[in-house]
Amino acid sequence: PAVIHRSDYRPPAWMVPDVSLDFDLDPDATRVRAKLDVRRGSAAGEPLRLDGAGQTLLSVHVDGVAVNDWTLDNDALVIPLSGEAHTVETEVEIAPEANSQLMGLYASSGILCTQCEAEGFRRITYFPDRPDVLARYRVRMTADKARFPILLANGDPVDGGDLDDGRHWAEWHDPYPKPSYLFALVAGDLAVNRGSFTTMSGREVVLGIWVREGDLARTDHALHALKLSMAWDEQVYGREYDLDVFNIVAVDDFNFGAMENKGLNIFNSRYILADPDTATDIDYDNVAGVVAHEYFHNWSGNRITCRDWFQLSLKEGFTVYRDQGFSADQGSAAVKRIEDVRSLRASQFPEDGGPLAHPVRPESFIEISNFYTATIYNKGAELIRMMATILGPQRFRAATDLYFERFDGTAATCEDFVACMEDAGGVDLSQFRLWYSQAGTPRVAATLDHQAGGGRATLRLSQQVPATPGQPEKHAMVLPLKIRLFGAETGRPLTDEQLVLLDQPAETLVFEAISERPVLSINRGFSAPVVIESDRSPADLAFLSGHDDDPFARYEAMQQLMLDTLVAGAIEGQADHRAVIGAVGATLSDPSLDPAFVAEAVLLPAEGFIADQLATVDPEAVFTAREALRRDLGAQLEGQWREAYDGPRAPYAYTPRDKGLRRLRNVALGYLAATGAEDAAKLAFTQFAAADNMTDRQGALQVLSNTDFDERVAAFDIFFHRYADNPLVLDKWFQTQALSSRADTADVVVELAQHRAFSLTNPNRARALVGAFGVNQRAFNRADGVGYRFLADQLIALDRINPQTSAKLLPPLGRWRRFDPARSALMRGELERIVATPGLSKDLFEQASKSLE
Ligand code: B3K
Ligand code: ZN
Repeated sequence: PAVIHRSDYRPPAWMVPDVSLDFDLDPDATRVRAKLDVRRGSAAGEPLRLDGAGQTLLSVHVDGVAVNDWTLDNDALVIPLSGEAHTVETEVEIAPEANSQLMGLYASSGILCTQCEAEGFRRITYFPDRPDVLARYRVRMTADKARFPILLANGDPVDGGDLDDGRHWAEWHDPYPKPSYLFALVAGDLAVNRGSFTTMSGREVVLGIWVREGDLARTDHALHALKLSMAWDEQVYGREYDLDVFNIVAVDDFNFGAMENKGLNIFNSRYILADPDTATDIDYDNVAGVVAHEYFHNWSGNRITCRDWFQLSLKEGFTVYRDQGFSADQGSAAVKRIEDVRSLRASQFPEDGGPLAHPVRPESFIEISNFYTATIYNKGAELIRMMATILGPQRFRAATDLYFERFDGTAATCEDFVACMEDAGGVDLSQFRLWYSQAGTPRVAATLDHQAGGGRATLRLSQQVPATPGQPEKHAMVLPLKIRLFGAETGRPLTDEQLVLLDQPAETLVFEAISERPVLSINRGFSAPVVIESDRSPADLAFLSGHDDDPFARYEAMQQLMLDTLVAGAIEGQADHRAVIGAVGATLSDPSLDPAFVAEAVLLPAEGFIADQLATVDPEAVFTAREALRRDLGAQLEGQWREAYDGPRAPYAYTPRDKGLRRLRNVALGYLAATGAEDAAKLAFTQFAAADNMTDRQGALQVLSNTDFDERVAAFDIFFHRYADNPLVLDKWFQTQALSSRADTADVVVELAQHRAFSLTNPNRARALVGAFGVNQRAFNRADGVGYRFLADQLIALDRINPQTSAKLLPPLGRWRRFDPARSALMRGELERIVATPGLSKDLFEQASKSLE
């Protein structure tokens, strides 16, 4: 398959200022008539080239006259045109019901909907399907009124009416020029939760969350989050909404989380529907976070879009940064930062260290869908955060104001964004730009020496950026590191916090008048997305975990202490647990701490993250070391876990305080169960049965899922029957089993794939079982290779249905270099089998072949 290079970018030969689309909607055969006003752009003499895929072409007219001098070149429609401006009309037929890849126009449980990013619009009609062609859209839809009473599209509704054959029509107009990937329409039998928002300039916007009638009661949280987001973007970024309506539609079958189509967001129902009985606190947080993210795209993505797909992080990194800020402002900013770093380490660090590593602004791709990655999104957000840190809040706001002003209505580049940071921030970011072009997670070594008598402390810092595919040599980057020294004896801060910009391979910093032995607090707030290697002793880390004034640094010290202990345990088969037990005990008994913070701080690092520290991963050794520490922590601190578990209880409410208490209780329950305490099974089952909310119910189920208790089987059974008609909750049923640490999980998962409720056609269900299993390090890497074979079988089957979702689930097989020769060979064998499969999509081919290199 063809490789697309960033360096090959050329401005469009033809622009399309206006387009009218006329849809005659039918699930089996939909007619699409498109009328494009085309204007010659950059290159003289070039024919008009319209992208297409999978449709049947019925007719082509130029300036009102039928023509047949067009050709098809690799699915693109090429029409020779002589003048500077023409009207081009095409008519095509498409089959939404048969569309299982969920790109273009498709059907999801009777609702017709679209997904066009990145290159789905070409599956609807012939068009220059690239983000730098901005058009004004008029959309007319005609459909059977009984089956599709609601007809929605981008922008504002302008007209509509009934026809005499049981059909009706509606017309929508979007006044803002937009790229084709932001096009959307929805037709279905939908109910609406209405709201309204008055913007900062006093305009009223009508809001609507559209779902199936039966789901209406679960939409209040999303609607509330939407209003909060609209207000937040005005207050924090000065961004006002620009249309008279804002609609969100939830559908069950969706490749991604949601889509920011102008004025008509389409969501995976798992990021809209929430009520206490079916959604956990994490689900509630995710709903609000994704609603905010898609809403924020209206400015960072829609008003200013991307020139080409290599610039994807321009909108995604910035918008993730914005939604992280929004979520931080809704509750504990410290806990939000901890959660974000945890997920960066779980998904982006491994990506950056593996065969699919790529820069935040990639140089090439085969299939752009494969680049909606943790690197583009989450590392991209970290880049924005570093620039915000370097500029400080006022100058950062001035820089984003400048960006929105300078590029409104255009398709911009990452370079454009950085130039605004420089111009408004008064800084030189030349070297900082390496963050966009160099892949790999930088490693920083830090050693602190102190002259006991003289009072001088010397901090030696050095950096190293590992080689990544295609990038053997790296330059030193700009690493903004927040640093502070604390006194080991008094616990007092010895310096102010300072921001060090490490931009050399090695640097030395000197601190004078340091009267007692200093302890180093570094990368506070996770100011740079790097790995810190320091020689701090277990005692110093335990000290920081109890005394640092930066909550993230406290968490981080505890994590490092745990990690050092677990790595020692995995390598040597045993480790000294005392420092961890002391530090966890102190954290649990510190009354000044927020329970939500405590719950995060006392959680052990994930198995995958422990494995990332080892030269060769031994999944059983990692699991055993972690279990040993868990058991020891459970037993040694049993009284404190019981106290946390028995802490204040109130009827369910979704508030930061109650969320934190629920989280801590569930963590405590996990530790109690790990000790094998006699009453643990009963405690968990009672919680499971009596819970008035899903957080507690699933929390107890999760604890039971890792045990041999008889209550485990009973709980899964009850859970299944109670929620048999709720697909989102059944996903949890599959996922919880796929994530179990039990020795038989791989066998259970293979069997679950045959369950009548399992299906690969629904991406959520596929991810719940196959996706979750792939990140279950112990089960997936079972020595006999049954996990590898299962994943490959599922990916090959899913590739025929939905290549995009299949390709997304491949990365666990790409970790083969990290394992022993026997596992490596088994994993490679499966990758080779995938690559050799006839008719493989380019999505899965790219991921599998790159993973073998
Ligand atoms: N922009 C969409 C991405 C959908 C792409 C699917 N291949 C969702 C988001 O980031 O907001
Ligand atoms: Zn996004």
